[in-house]
Amino acid sequence: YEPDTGSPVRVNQVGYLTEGPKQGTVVSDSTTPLTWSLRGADGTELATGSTTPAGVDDSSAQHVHTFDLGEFATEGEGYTVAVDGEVSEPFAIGDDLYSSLRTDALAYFYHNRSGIEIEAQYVGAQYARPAGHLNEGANQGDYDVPCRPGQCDYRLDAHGGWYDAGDHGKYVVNGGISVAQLLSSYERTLTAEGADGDALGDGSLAIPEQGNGVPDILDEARWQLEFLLRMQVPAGEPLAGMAHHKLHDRQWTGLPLRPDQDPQPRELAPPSTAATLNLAAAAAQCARLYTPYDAAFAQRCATAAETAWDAAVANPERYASPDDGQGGGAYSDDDVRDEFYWAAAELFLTTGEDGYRQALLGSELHGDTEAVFPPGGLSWQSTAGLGALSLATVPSALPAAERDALRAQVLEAADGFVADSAASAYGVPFPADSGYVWGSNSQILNNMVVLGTAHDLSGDDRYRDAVLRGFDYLLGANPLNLSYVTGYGERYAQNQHHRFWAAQLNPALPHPPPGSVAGGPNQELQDPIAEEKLAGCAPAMCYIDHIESYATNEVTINWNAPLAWVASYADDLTG
Ligand code: 9MR
Repeated sequence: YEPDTGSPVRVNQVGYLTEGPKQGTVVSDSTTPLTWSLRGADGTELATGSTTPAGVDDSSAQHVHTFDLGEFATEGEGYTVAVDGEVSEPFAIGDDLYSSLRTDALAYFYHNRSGIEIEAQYVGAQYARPAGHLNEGANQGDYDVPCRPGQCDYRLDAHGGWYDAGDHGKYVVNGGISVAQLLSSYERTLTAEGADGDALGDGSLAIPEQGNGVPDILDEARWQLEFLLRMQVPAGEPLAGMAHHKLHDRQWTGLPLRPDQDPQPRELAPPSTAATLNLAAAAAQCARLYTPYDAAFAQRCATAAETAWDAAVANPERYASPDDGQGGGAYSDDDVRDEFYWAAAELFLTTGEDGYRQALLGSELHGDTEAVFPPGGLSWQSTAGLGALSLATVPSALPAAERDALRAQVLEAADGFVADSAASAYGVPFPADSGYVWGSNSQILNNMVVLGTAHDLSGDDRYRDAVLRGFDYLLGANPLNLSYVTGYGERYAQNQHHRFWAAQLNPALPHPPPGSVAGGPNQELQDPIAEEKLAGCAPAMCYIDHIESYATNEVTINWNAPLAWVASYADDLTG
């Protein structure tokens, strides 16, 4: 298998902000600089310059040069860059490059709602589908879900929420970080200068709750929050207040399969400390953000957050098993210091109670920048940074010196990502030696969230530029010359692993809708297609746009959530 990488001249195929960096990469063996030529849509040469030979790019093993279009900043479309007779994909220069991505990245969540019909009036006829997992028809449903045999004798109404990914599982750990990043995208509009609340407000998204007076991003997040609250062990039962780790099919199903046609029994996995703390963190954030819109709901969230925290403190070492991957993902994690940190942060911000601050100060992660913000990115396994970002940005009773120390930590982490971007021939704000893992694009996106927050806090344009360089990589300026976001750029991923968006298997079904980000290169080759087709690949080339390559090409809520955050951030840059 040889990937079709098209032109050796690599650009952000969507385009470059008028005020932002305008850099690209050329694959070439030449040891001396080459001439680049920027052309307008009609082919006229508008600017020229010399490339910089950059040797071998470690991530791709490609010999590359970089180029910088410099001060050129005339708005327009259909620009190309030519080097040595080779011409890039076309791109735009302008101020309005991220507004559709902001809403498309968020629309992903409505598309993947469980327990509600997805209506053509919001998504178009090809994406409409019946409600899934309602205890109707083929479905055994999510209204009345038992524990696994012998695990408990109650059943939970755990309907609703979002499907995790290409599968129909619903996982509290991953669901918690995803909804939190949507809530943080909203909360940023309350704290960051220049953040546009209206762009996430009522009427901003095509969802059924439009027009109810509540910001649409909060309506979307609530669909998931209500599900997370339902996953808590009821009062009076053993482990009351803990959250079940996950709910999914007893056996893996095949592709394609519409959610309403899933015939598998659904089961609750046992409670875990990690899930309980993710619930506590997300519900605490819920409690402070929904108060103006629905005080009773906010109070339900507050109660759930506090009871979950107490239950986790009483049961600090209930770990989900790494071997529990039958019918759904394991999401196992045996280090929950970061989940304790994140939950304490959100609970402190919401309640102001000093006990939560003491938990933060007493955490082994406190003050350790690399532990809070791992160079390889935040993830469902590494959540402390979510708490630190909130503490650094949300007004609170935190003593100024402690808040300033956290802000300094955000900037220190961001400085590392700026340096990573500068050291990478493709500008990726991601350390070369950290490895391209399952969901690498989300690791990069989460570094972009840290960079964007650093820019919000400091106004230092280096952080902004590194976010935009991350977008260059994700939107086509990369070793495969491929945009990882469906519908964005000339050449984009469109066969991501998904049971309904399965056009590659059945042309009557749709491709993923615009704004769906693929997991991205994964050098571990953890699915049969990757093993067969990608053996020997350089790390950033271990990717294939094939629907069965779930380890390189799936979509999930926790990857689209940071995409939505950074798209919103980037759209706000231009007012
Ligand atoms: O994103 C998860 C990744 O970090 C893990 O390495 C991988 C294997 O355990 O699982 C990924 O999550 C998948 C989950 O287990 C099931 N739904 C789809 C998720 C994305 O591929």
